[in-house]
Amino acid sequence: MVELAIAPGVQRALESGNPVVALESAVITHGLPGPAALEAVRRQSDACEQGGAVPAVVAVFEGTLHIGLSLDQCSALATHQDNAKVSPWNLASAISSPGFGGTTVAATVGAAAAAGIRVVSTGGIGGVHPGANGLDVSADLTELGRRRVCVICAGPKSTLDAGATLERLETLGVPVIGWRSSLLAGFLAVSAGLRLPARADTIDALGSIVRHHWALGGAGLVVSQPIAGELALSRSELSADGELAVRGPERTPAELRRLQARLGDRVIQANVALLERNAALAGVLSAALSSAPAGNARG
Ligand code: PSU
Ligand code: MN
Repeated sequence: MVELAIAPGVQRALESGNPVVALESAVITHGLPGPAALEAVRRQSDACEQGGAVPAVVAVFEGTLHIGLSLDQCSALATHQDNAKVSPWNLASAISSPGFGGTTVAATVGAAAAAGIRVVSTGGIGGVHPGANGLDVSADLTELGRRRVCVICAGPKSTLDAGATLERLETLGVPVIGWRSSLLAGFLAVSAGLRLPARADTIDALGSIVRHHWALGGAGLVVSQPIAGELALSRSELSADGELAVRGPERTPAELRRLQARLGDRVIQANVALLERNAALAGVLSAALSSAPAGNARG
C-alpha cells in the first residue's frame, strides 16, 4: 500500500467524522493555465468550507501521494515544469518519477476511497471519446464503477461522446443524478441534451439516493450539476472543432487547450466558475452525509 501524506487538517476531520471533499489536480497541471488554476483552487476551497467541509486537493507532490495540498504547494505544482498527468495506470511510477503530477478524477477517486473520503469534486469528468469505435474511454469511468465515492461534476467534458459516456455509466451501474435538472449537464454548455434516470432538487433527496446506493452495495455515483446559464457556452460553439489527431492521455488536455485558444477567456472563466459551483455542492453534500446516521454508508 502506497503511503498517503494526509494533511493535518484533513486527518483531524477524517478522525472525527467531519466532512471532507477531495479535489482533483489534473485541472491544475493540465486543464487550466497556472493563474486560472490557482484561482480555481482558491474558489473551490472557499466554496467547500462555506458548505461546511474541509477541502483536500489530491496530487503527487515531492514523490508522495498527498491528500490535502496547501495553496503554496498548489502554486508550486502549477509552476512545476515536469508534471505527470496521473491516472491509476501511472500513479505508482509517477510517485518515483517525476514525483510531481496532477491526479485525474480516476486517480483522485482511488486516493479518496483509500483515505475514507466519500465526496470528490471536479469540473467535467472524462468519458468516451468520439471515434476509435468507442474504445478510447477515460479511466474515470472504470474507477467510478469500483469505488464507493460520489463525484460532483458538470457532466462529461464537451469534447466527449455524451451518449456513449452515459451508456457506459449505465453498464457500470453508476447512477447519474441531475442536480435540479433532468438533463445531463454539458460541461461548458448547460446541457448535453440527454435525459437522466434520476434527479434531486434538495440535499436531503440527493443524500438519500447516495446512501441508498451504498446501502445496496453500489460503488460510485455521479452528480451532474449544470453550469450557471449566464456563463454557459452554446453546444454549437463548443462542437465546431473537428477530431484531433492526438491520442492517449494527451488527448483531453489538447482538446481543452484548443477550446481555450478558439473561444478565449470565456472558456476559462466558465471552467473556473463551474469548478467553484461543484465544490460548493460537494461541500454541502459531504456535510449532509456526515451528519446523517452513518449506518449503512460504510465500506
Ligand atoms: N475537466 C476539466 N479539466 C480537466 C479534466 C477534466 O475541466 O483537466 C481532467 C480531469 O482530471 C479528468 C481528465 O479526470 O481530464 C480526463 O482525462 P482522460 O480523458 O485522459 O481520462
Ligand atoms: Mn484516454
